[in-house]
Amino acid sequence: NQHKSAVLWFTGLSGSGKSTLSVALEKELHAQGIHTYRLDGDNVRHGLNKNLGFSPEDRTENIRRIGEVANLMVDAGLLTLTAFISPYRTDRDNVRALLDENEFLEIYVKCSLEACENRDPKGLYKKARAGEIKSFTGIDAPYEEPNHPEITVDTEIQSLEESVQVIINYLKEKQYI
Ligand code: GGZ
Repeated sequence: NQHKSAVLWFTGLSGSGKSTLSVALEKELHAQGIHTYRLDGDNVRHGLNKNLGFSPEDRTENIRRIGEVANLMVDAGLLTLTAFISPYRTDRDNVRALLDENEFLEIYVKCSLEACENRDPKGLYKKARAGEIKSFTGIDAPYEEPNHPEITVDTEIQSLEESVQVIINYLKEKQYI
């Protein structure tokens, strides 16, 4: 199946639904015969970036490397999905600048801190509140919302299926797929 190569860059708080959404979207894209690759903490922070932590400098370097890898994957013709908090606007804009116009689609996975904290799927917010994890995004480290994301999905309001459909519709409308 034909598609334009691009990066679908998911950004949002821990627990907002970036990974879940990117997995579900990828499944739908595969069903349509589209060749994708997904980068997330599991295959990047444990390998390529295993020497990086969560200081501002390390997060910036994390995102820089992911941006470079995503750029290579786009060159290889893949529709590339990335799911990282990527809390700094400047870091995301630098990745955008690396790619050609229309090759970077910023997808803001919007969800209030309160809702993410209530979900707390890994108990990390609880640990951060207890001071057991320092510099946790949303608690004692910043998250800078995108100013002009190509797509926003609100995971407090929309179901997973609806959010996937919003992205699929965008990709069809703009003739990526
Ligand atoms: C934020 C942290 C932290 C701190 C560990 N702050 O919900 P998760 O567990 O699975 O997703 C979070 C993940 C964030 O890694 P990223 O590479 O996406 O972050 S960034 O883009 O900011 O570089 C969380 C876990 O790692 N985690 N410590 N202090 N999230």
